[in-house]
Amino acid sequence: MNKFPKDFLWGTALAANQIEGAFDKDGKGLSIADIRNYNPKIDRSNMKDELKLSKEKINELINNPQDYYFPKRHGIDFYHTYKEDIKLIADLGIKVFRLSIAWTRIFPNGDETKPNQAGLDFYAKVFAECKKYNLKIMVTISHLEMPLHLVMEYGGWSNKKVITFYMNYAKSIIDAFAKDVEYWIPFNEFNHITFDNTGIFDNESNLLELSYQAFHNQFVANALVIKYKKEVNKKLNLKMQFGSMIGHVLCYPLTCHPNDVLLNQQMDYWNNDFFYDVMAKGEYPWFMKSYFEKNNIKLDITNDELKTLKENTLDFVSFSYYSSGTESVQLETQKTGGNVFMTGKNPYLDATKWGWQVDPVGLRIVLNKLYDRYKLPLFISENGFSAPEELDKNNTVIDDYRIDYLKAHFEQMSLAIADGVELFGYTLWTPIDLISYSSQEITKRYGLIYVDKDDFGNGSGKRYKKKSYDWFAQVIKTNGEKM
Ligand code: BGP
Repeated sequence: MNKFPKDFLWGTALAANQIEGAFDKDGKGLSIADIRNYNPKIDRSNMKDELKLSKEKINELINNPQDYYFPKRHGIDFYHTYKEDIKLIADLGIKVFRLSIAWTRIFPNGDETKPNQAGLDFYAKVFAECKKYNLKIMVTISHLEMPLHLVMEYGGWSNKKVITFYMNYAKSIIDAFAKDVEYWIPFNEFNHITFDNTGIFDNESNLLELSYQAFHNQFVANALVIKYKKEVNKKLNLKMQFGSMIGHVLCYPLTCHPNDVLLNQQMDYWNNDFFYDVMAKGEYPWFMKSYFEKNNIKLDITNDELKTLKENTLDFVSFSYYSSGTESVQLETQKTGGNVFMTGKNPYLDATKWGWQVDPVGLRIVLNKLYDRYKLPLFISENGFSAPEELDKNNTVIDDYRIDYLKAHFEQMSLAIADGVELFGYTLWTPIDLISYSSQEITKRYGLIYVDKDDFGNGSGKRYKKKSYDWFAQVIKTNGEKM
């Protein structure tokens, strides 16, 4: 019998850059998502390389837009259909609605001093729509969509000036929406060393050092925005809560050889624990010292910044979980998919069409580990199943595979809660088909709602409920008892 707390926050998650479109409307500037072009011949077995970008490549993309198709410039046109879409999503009976605010709607170039009022007005209308359905709102402040200008002119997050630019943006939206938004995620999937997270060109000679400087600067920004939250909560007598998010990389040692187990322990430190520790405990963990030395990484960290980190830690820990992998010192282990990391195959697990290995028990392993390490409330901010799909003759999709995936993961969540883990919510990725972050496809469909569009944006754009829509609505209605 599945048991969830009576006030468990069942919800769904979206991201501005993957749904809104209207990439240049009402003053919005170009974000890094707007220069991600769709490549029909994508090599899914090597997404890390597919996502690499250089300054030269970006200039070529910007200067020759006629030669490329940029799916995230159009999304699923949520910018114009948000009222209908929010009603469709709210009709699931969800309690919490996670979405992101596009940084470049509020600060088009990122280095302005005053916000773009038309951008604030748009999100005021979106939140007013959510309030009609009594939805709690969770906002991701930066979700893989930083202003392109901050990359091209300042070198992205390795430049400490971007901390100030981020704070100008974050303070503007907190000042505007503190009374509407109860939960905030300052950064999405903080831990991925990708251009989309750091804004650093992949052909930089000291890429690793610049990436960790970027992570440090984002840690400082995360702590400063939490500091600001405390001031605003006190001033306005509010209870906003902040929980940055990690794209959890769960891997198992491929064999019981001690070297495989040691490698797995170290990768867990470096891929996961490092990022959670700095934000939840407020300090750099001991195991990073040798990592930085071994990789010749010297960071610009001040004592003031370390003090800020220590005094401003997370209210809750949130993470995304989709799949798991394996690691082995025998480098020839077969590789399989992940949206930004490649990993080893697990002979006991099946995989999606994109090679993501389906591992519901892994979710319980992660929940137990995180609760044990931080003793903070936990929130699953992304989890879902993607598949190429078409409408059947009844204008729906019989997505039993998605129902099976979700049911198995919900059962593990219930077991973790029975173990004693404090899990207070879950936002499914994603209620409605949208543009894949890593492959730029809509073909990689996650939604409970089908959108009639193809990978080049052709189609009516009409929305159709899949079988999983009513199934999830029932899960929410019975608080997990009926699956
Ligand atoms: C995470 C992002 C989401 C979403 C998800 C699915 O990294 O936070 O925005 O995209 O991955 O990945 P993808 O879209 O690459 O299939």
